[in-house]
Amino acid sequence: MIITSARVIVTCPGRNFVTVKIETDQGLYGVGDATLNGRELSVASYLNDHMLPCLIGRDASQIEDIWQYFYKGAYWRRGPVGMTALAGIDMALWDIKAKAANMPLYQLLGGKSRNKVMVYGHANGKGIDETVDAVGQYIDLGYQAIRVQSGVPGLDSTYGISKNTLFYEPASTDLPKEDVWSSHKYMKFIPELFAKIRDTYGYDYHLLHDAHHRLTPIEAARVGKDLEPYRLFWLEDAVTAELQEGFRLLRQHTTTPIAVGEVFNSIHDCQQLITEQLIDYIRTTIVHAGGITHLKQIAALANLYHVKTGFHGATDLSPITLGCAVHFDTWVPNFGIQEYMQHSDQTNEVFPHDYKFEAGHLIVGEKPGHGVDIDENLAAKYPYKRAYLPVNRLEDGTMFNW
Ligand code: GCO
Ligand code: MG
Repeated sequence: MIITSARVIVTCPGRNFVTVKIETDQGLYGVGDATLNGRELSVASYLNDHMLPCLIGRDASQIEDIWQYFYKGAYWRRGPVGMTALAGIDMALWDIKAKAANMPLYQLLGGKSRNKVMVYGHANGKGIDETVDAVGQYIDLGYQAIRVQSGVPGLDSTYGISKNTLFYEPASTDLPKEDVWSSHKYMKFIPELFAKIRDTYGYDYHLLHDAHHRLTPIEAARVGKDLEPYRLFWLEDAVTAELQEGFRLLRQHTTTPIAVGEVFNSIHDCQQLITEQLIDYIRTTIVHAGGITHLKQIAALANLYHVKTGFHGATDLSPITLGCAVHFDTWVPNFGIQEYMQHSDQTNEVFPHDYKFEAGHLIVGEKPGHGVDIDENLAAKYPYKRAYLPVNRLEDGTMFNW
């Protein structure tokens, strides 16, 4: 099955997405997501200028060899741009292989380990009352697991807060927005927030929280400890992930489960975290870490150490990534949870898919392949628009982590 064409499609149905489409001499094609929020065109160029010319004429069924060819062959390994580009190709090739086998992707991975995939959505509000209401909205929608983020009293803007809680979008157009941060104000407020939520809704729902790389290890340890009475499902990105050994200190101080990994792009970024059992959930995701081929390795390593998956699934990951994730989650033995923020109707029209949401879970589709396509005519109507993730400063103006 020879690759005859490989193209990049950049479209902005409400937000930017980069898609790889690979066609074969047997009439089968596959699509993969290669979206890197705020840096989309660098991946498009990496693919167009450096990778796709090497794909033409290769056998589409040799996924592993093609993966190794690009990973080892680049000499400059890893990194978010290269690994996202490789993920786009990898997803498209798995799509083709599953279509050729006339099977849904989860069958090729090893078949169903479960009938449905538990997901969590983002409830957020400007302050405590709005956030408590937003949690109620998610409960009404049937979610059993809810990530809770709130504006912090005394800070003008905080990450993770959107105008419409059901359609979270962190990027802004033109130039980056600037947020303000104070770990002191945040750490004082956050236990109060979770106390109110448990008080209002009880302990039947899973609650999650994302500290978004903003704490030092000892601050994270304090937050983990303070939140223990509220039984979080996880505390995410408590510490910047470059410092893998920073999680040791955090771990020694709290039984709050720890998740990390959405910004990782290879197994080497989480090897120590997993093998030293410093985390409970690995969030590394298909689109930013080299595709299904590489995620299988990460999940297998994690499984040895009782670390479960909890893939990133914000709206800047296209429905193609979500589709692949639902197949992966349906199969992977050490599944934990899947993040799921609903895409807008505009995005869903460009990327028709067969996964569906039902009572707090995503249900995998049965179509051959990963079950997500791109409507190229519609995609062409939405040209790329420059957009950035925000940046973040401390109150005195010091540049900080976003
Ligand atoms: C999450 C994330 C997102 C990211 C965003 C970056 O847990 O869903 O932290 O909010 O910041 O996906 O592009
Ligand atoms: Mg996060």
